[in-house]
Amino acid sequence: MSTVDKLLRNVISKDETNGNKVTIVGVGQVGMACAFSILTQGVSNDIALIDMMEDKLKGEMMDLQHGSTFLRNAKIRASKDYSVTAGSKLCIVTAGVRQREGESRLDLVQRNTDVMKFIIPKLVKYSPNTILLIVSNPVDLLTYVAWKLSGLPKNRVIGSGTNLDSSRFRFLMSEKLGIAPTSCHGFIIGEHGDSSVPVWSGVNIAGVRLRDVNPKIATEIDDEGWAAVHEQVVQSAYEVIKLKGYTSWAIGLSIASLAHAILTNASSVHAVSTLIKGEHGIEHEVFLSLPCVLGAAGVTDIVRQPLTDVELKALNKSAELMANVQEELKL
Ligand code: 6V0
Repeated sequence: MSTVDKLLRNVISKDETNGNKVTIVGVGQVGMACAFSILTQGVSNDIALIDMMEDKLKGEMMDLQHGSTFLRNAKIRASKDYSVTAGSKLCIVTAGVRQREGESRLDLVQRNTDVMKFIIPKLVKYSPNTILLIVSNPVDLLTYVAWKLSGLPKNRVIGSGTNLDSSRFRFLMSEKLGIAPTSCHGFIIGEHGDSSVPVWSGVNIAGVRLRDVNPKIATEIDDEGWAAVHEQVVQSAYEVIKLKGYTSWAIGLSIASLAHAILTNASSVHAVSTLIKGEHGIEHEVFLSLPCVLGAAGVTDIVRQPLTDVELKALNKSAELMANVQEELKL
């Protein structure tokens, strides 16, 4: 009789899942920051990690497992084999290749599309009821690619989109106003990155719109330089990458907040990338960020946000841009 058998009389076999299983594909800087935020905040205590680099994957898994006594009954698994992901409620994709010197944006999109072709069908095979949350860049295009490859309904394929941009925006606003970021309300919509659209018309503190207090805010005649807050948001990823080589903590925290909304069926509102055909006059089948209600079914609603002509024009320009790139993609 083994020690275990001497110690325990087995009554029934154990259930292997905790009911809140999350898979993270890609154990690079971003994937591990997501895993760390999700585990330490108790968003999920059942994590499966996937990567192609076996040593790194095993090392990251062991390092997290060794911290198990400081977590809440965490189950941390890792493998190259996708069977480890079976039954995930949420699959977060952070895998991707980085831009090569001299490589065009379109070439990068195609290379990361090829990465998605490898990953997405396997995730869906083992977790047919999952929600896909795409983080890899260019995130809006790759979310479209993941939606096409997965065959899942549009509500279940989400891109992290401008959730992070909006957080950066609120932080920078808080610095300018001397008010906590959680009390500074504002959304950045559209494309994650260069062509993102700040919705200045809705920026408010306690329901008081800054545009009502100061109609010049972020316009061409603004002498307080508010438009620079959005410029800083756009530049901040480049700046952090220049300083430390990559961005990780803020995206990890922002993904944990999206995972929390989904796993707890919160119906909370977040700026995420979703299929926006039919919204704001956009006819293209493209994914861009709008404020969305997130719950166990993924995106359950899109907030009908009033936009100014300037904001509408900027959003439509991003949609046009996305549609043009998508036409060239080989799926
Ligand atoms: P990284 O540190 O190079 O990690 C990428 C990981 O993906 C590596 O461990 C690779 O081995 C792995 N990988 C590559 N191909 C595959 C594959 N086919 N299957 C499994 N694993 C694979 O990159 P980092 O973690 O810094 O960034 C990951 C992605 O997130 C990049 O595309 C970033 O541009 C993107 N980000 C997106 C953000 C957003 O707001 N949406 C923010 C920050 C970064």
